Amino acid sequence: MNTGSLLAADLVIAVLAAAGWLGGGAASVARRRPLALGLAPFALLATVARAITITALARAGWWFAAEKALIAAPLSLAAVVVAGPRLLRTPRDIRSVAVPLLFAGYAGSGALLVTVLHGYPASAGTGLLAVAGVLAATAVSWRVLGRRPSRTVSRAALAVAVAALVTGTGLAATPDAAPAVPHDHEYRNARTVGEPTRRFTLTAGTATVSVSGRDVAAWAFNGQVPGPELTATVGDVLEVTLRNRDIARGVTLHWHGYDVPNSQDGVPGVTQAAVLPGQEFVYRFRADQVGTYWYHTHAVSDVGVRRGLYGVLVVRPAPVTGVDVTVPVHTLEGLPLPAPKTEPVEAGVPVRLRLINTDSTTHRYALAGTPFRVAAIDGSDLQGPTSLVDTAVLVPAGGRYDLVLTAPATPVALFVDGRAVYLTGPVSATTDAWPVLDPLTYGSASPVPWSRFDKEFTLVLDRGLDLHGLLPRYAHTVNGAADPDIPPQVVRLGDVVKFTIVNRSQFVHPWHLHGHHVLVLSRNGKPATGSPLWLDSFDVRPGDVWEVAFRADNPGTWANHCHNLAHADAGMTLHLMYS
Ligand SMILES: [Cu+2]
Repeated sequence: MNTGSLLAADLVIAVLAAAGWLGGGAASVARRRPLALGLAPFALLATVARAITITALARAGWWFAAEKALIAAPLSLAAVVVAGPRLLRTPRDIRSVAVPLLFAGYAGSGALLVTVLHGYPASAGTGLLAVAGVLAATAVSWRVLGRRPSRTVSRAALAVAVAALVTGTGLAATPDAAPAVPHDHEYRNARTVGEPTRRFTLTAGTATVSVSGRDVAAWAFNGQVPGPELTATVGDVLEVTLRNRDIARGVTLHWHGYDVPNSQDGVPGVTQAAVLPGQEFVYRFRADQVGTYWYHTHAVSDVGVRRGLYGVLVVRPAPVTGVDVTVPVHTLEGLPLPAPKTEPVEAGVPVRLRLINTDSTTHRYALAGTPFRVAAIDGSDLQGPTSLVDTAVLVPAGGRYDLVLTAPATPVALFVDGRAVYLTGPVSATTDAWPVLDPLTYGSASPVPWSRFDKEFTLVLDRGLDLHGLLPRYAHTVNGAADPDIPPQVVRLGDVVKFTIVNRSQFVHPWHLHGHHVLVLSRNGKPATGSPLWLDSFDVRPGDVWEVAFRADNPGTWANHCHNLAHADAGMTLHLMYS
């Protein structure tokens, strides 16, 4: 069982245990003897079973188990000690065990709430708050059931409640005070990069586009979704004028995966102000990285990208030989956009398919009818890619895979999540059962260029209650905090920086650092053994631990966030800053 399934199993067992104790307590209050005597042992069993799941999670990594071992386990132990022996004596009056059973139920629920609402990291304040809540609920039940709680219990509850208040709730605390990301700095113009050799104008506006015969209200660049494909040859200087016709919430252009100077990165409030209706902004940068990229608005990005404010950016090393097509995949209002029209391809011609996932969730691609190689991922060429056949690839949100092949005489078809999107003829293939390529073991290795790291950061991804805003929200969190309260990561120019990214949640988090490509060191304790993987978007699945590193060589303030843009909007965004 992997750590993700273990996290899920532990959660289910915790819910069953809490529900069992509470149900048993309620049944005994109602003098439903058989029900109470059925539920309570079940809850006892579930509580004991958690000892196994918590131990296994702690072995997978302390991040997964901290609050469970420090808060849930002692509470569960107290529940077992209080309720267990009383049940074994099978009381004549079932109502006499109501309070111990309810206490066990409150203990289980309190521990569960700590995991679900607070998560990582565990704090003394959170633990005390949970204990105070459990004792208070028990005392109230005791009174309601007609008996007076003993003085010891009342005093203990009072003492714990005071301690909890003094140490702070923990729910609202962040590990360190977060110095705010500077929002007041000058938005510098593009550094001098020379005279533009390629000029484009993108005008953002509301538009109605037709998808599979249905009219969809979209936000579009130049009236089309995706926006115009921007192409360049390496060495070109790109100048892109962004105009906003009528997108009231503003737009920007972020060059996803393109490590432009910070002032051109297009993050509103960080590198520039959002471009409002009637305004424009000119981006200029040198195209010195070849590969497959894309651009999208970063203003209200969850809504903006979903509604269509994105397009493809391809930088080629030289004029194209053979067939070179981009296959951006996007879902608009629940409808998959049709793929570009396919021209017939002569046998023997080299073909490059540039797969681009512009959605917020992973897509599964399967190329049928031909062997192929994965030539590049996220714009970086792979080293020694071997030929693959009947193998699927998973492209994370924001990610790109370049597949290359020599056109066979027989038809070829590309399937996305089982749907054919690019085909040169009818291909009947069931691709669902194909194995999935693991890029960490694909291609030939090179030694990691660094043996030590100047800065190391751990990002623990989770969910939790965020009480910092006007309204409480159930945020996607990093190290227990949500944007804008996550402390920035401060590095110096030239530092070799290591990130350990841990996913404690039940969601896939496609991680995306702006302005840098990171080299994958390991996943779940296993070092990467394939081609060096320089990524800008990678799926951190539930229970995953990724170690990645990069050299801090692009000064500025950079967004570092989940590219499931709904998650990014709901708190999962922080910043990398140069001191
Ligand atoms: Cu996410």
